[in-house]
Amino acid sequence: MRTETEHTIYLKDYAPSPYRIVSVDLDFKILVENTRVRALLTVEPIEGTAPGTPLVLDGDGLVLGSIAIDGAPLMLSDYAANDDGLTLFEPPLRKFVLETEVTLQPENNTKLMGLYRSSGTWCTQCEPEGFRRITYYLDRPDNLAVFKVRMTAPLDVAPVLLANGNLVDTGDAGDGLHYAVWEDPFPKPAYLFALVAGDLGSITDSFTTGSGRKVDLAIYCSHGKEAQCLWAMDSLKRSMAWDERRFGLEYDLDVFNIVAVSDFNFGAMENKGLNIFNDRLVFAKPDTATDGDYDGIERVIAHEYFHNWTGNRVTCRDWFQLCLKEGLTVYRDQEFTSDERSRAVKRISDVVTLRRAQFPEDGGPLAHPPRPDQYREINNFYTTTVYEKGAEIVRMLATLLGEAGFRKGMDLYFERHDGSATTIEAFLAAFADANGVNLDQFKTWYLQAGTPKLSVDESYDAEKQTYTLKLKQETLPTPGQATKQALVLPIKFGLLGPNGSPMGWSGVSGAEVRGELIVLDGATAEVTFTGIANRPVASLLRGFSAPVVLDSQSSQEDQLFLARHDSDPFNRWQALQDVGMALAVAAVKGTPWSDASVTALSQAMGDTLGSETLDDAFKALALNIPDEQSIGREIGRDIDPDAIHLVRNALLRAVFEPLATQLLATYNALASTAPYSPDAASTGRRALRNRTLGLLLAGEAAGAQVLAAQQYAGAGNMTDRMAALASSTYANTPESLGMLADFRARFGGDPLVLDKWLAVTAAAPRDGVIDEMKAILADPSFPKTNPNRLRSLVATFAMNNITQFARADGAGFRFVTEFVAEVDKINPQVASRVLTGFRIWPMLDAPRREAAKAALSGLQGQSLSRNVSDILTRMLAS
Ligand code: B3K
Ligand code: ZN
Repeated sequence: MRTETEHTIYLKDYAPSPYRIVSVDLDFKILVENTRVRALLTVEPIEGTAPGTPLVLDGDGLVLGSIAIDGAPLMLSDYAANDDGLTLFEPPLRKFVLETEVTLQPENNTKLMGLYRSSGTWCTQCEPEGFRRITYYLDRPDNLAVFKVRMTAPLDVAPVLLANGNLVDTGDAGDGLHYAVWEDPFPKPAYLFALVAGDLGSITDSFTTGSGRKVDLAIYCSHGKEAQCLWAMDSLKRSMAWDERRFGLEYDLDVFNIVAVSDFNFGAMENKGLNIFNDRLVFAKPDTATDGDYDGIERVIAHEYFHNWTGNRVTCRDWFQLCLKEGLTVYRDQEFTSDERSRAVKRISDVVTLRRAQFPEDGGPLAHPPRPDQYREINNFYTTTVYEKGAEIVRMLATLLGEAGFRKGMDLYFERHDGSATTIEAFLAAFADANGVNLDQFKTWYLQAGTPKLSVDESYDAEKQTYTLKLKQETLPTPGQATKQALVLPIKFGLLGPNGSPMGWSGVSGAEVRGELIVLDGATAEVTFTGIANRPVASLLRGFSAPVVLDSQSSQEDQLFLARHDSDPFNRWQALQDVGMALAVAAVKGTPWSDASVTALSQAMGDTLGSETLDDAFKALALNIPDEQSIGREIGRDIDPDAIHLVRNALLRAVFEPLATQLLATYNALASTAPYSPDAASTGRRALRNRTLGLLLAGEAAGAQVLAAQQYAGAGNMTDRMAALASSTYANTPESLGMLADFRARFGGDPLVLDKWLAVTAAAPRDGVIDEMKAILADPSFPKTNPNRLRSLVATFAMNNITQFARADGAGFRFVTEFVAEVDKINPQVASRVLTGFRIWPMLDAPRREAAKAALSGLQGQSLSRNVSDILTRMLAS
């Protein structure tokens, strides 16, 4: 194992490079056997660089072929090249051109960083540190340079040659080769470099910007998949229009290309003018993609497009600032989806994701601030904290400043920083200056790890006609951060009168209250409302206005009142979840629910289902009991996942069994023979119908199992087919095994649909699933170099199948650590991501903790990548 300090990079050590690279001329000769890269880097010292200061370029596994400065070859004593880079001991103290040549083996690059080959197509991934696997370079985001790229490749295997920017030349290069030259006029950091060479099909379209620039759009894919790219293209055009409308941001090049590849370490990459996508986030057709897939494609196409301004035009000074571009861009894509679809439904889904993924990260051994101040492996910081909590911070800023104030801040941010690499401090300064406010304390959100708990006590004084809320915030220690500061919490709220309508007040005192927003910036505060004639019911944290755990102690009666009357849809949903959560947690702890309390919840669920004003998508989200992981988190320690699983299923039965007739009627009423369409209303209808099917199964309603099997067999689209398959498998119905076998036989030839089968299998909460997964992995035809296949199976298991992963006998833990050790040798990023599934281990009961620790310790002695060893060290430090 590496020691704690080895390789640790600290934010406080940031210093600009003494040299900068201002322009880059790359020449790629791509052949089937290997690829030769010749780089001409125009380098200059920055002001103040002392004579004799070495130039240190990054390199990763490169073998230097030749090296020259201004055309003159260097002597061996002038430089040193090793596995980590290239040092020129005494470069000229003026502008000069450094020329290097290296030869790469993309075919053998299974890490999928740098230049690699995916199903025959050459492609690149450079963020964060992949460019150094292509050529020696200042591979840091604060070096912005203009790039010119010449590519030569065999015409037969690579008729399509793409790079960033605009195509300026093409032609025949003899010997069956051809070439293309691309120029990107926008200076950019190396992590945004991209090239693609391959035999690809495409669809094309165009978009005319507000100022009249006609942009040629194309999506490239393997031949035969063209028709499956239409939804992605539609999403792209809507994203371009939205960014103009909402933020006044236009696209800036004449072409925008997207390429779909099958082997990709994450979702997609925002390379300037040449986005590269994991094909699962491009391809969609109704019989193989679900509504969730359509939604994901729309969201990620938008996200990568929005990076053109938030990430590319304004980029990060260093990788500690990652959430500068990621948190902000996630916020932007969330807003896009909210505007295109339903704001309430989007908010609820995002909060579900935040709680399911980010809260456990923030409350476990891998907790870190949205802007970390140290790292050993930056690839391990592309986390839900940086992305999703980062987006929550931007959302709070928008809540505090209002939409117009937020927009003023964004405009000033672009005005000040366009074309440069910057920091969180500069981002906040733009909002502070544009609005004349101080954001010093607000900044703590970026620096502090952990989910704050917000406790609220209420009291009503009938005599004085006052209503008081006592607020308290607390954040528990996290690894490396023993003490915590008070944060600025924007708490949206409303008071409801006895008939459910909004209640006003004549005065308010005690804390900063602006209209229906309380701003809590101390550890505690008391807010007193005067002129309150009846005890109100408070709706707190409307729209989940701050990423906290709210502990309001409110009664079931008040919660169900909110579920019926709150004008805030998020809190109506939340209230129903809170009631289910309270019953489940009490039961796990040994206090069974009363018939009256379950009946009350059941009735509220029935009323929600029957409502004529709520939309289907909302109802589908509301008709649920919090998932097992959430119940576990609420309990917090000594968790027994089997007990939670049993209680949750019993509660689902108790609440939904009495609604069987109504659920079945809804199920039948929502049937449709209309052709599939991914619009919000149709998606919502399918979501609710499939939800009712799931609840009929969970409630063990007569005939439900057969109904699910019928839906599976007769489904007209993948959404309905998958829903029937997943809920039958989860419920372990007698029909489910036959359905799984049929699904594999029917769709096993389509890798992206096979992923769905792998994921449903891996999530099955039944004994034997580990052996099934072992058999799948042992099949020689299973592609262990493809991240999508591996993640669908093993990451799904570690993240979503808590009863089998956290088995008391340790078999689940051992399965995962053995997998990690094996795959680490092929692709360390996939391995380390899967290992993060262990982050729940400190919350488990003693036998499970022991078993987890034993499995993790077993990994320790082995030779591991930096990616895996970093996660493992942090995991075991707790
Ligand atoms: N910026 C890329 C993520 C790169 C991940 C590197 N480990 C995609 C995105 O967030 O848009
Ligand atoms: Zn991003």
